Amino acid sequence: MTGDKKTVFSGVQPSGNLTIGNYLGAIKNFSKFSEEYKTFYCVVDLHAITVRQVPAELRKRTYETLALYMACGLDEKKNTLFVQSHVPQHAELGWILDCYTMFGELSRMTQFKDKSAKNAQNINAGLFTYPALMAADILLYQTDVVPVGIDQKQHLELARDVAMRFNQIYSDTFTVPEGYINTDTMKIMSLAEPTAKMSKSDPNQNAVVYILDSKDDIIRKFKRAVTDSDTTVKYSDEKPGISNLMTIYRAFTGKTYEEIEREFDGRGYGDFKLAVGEACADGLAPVRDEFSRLIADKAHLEAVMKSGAEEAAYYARKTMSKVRRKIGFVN
Ligand code: AQP
Repeated sequence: MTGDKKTVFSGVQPSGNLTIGNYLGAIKNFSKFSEEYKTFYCVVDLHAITVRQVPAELRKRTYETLALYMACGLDEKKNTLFVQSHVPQHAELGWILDCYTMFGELSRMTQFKDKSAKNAQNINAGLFTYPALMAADILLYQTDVVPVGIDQKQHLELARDVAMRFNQIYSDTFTVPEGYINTDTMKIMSLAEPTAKMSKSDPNQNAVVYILDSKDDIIRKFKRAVTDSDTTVKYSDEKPGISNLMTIYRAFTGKTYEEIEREFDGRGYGDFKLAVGEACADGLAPVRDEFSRLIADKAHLEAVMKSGAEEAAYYARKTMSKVRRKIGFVN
């Protein structure tokens, strides 16, 4: 709780251009909470450096991610929008929670296993302790609800365990957070490999639809999407490619799976893929327009970052003062 309102926290890494997976699985859900909750939405740049980043790109993407938050409907007056590294308490609590997170717990994290396999040259300690920093992000704001895609569920459960462990040792200190996972869009899959998650760091550009892709690129990518040798548009575990496209089409049109099956009955995959591409491109057009406007005004983005960080730091300091006292640090 923050004051008399429940608190929401979530973040996105500026580790690549944001995808429709990030949009449908996470950011699109953020604004649902703006009215009734105290909301903190963070660009988590400390997390991004667990994988090597080109400095100029990281800086550029940090601005872009903030602008995308706003372009997706997050009003800076109703939401605290900020950059993680601007609030040093994230790193401070991250270290402290490292000391309350077990090696065995971190070893079980599937994201660590996946990312270690993809970055065999750079399996750094930060990649391993990533979930403890994520727990710090969440617990710092006494967060009640964390909207995320299903891939973050395991990390969220660890954050809950760490919060409960700390509370048990030192008495109630942290709110134990709940996840909010939109089951309609919790895992958007790669267009090239529909059994794998769509990821912004995927080197295959055709596997990923970026929020800021042009309409032509979006349509081209959907036309090339991997499906199957059948011709029926039907939602089924045996048809992961088509089912993924149906999930995306449903998210942009509001139609049910049954309605989609009827709409494309007897029409084949070509028509369907074109319709998905058009619905996605048209659905994202207002976001792209608003983004172009916002990204051109760097001074405004910097002002939003600054006031967001000041607001966030106020709450972060309150939690840290409690944590420091409970642990036994001299103030
Ligand atoms: N494909 C997806 N479907 C649904 N939700 C997704 N999210 C990511 N991909 C999908 C959700 O987006 C939020 C922000 O993710 P993140 O930037 O913290 O990192 P991630 O989960 O590791 O996302 P990526 O795109 O796969 O990034 P990289 O490639 O850098 O690792 C989270 O809520 C996530 O669940």
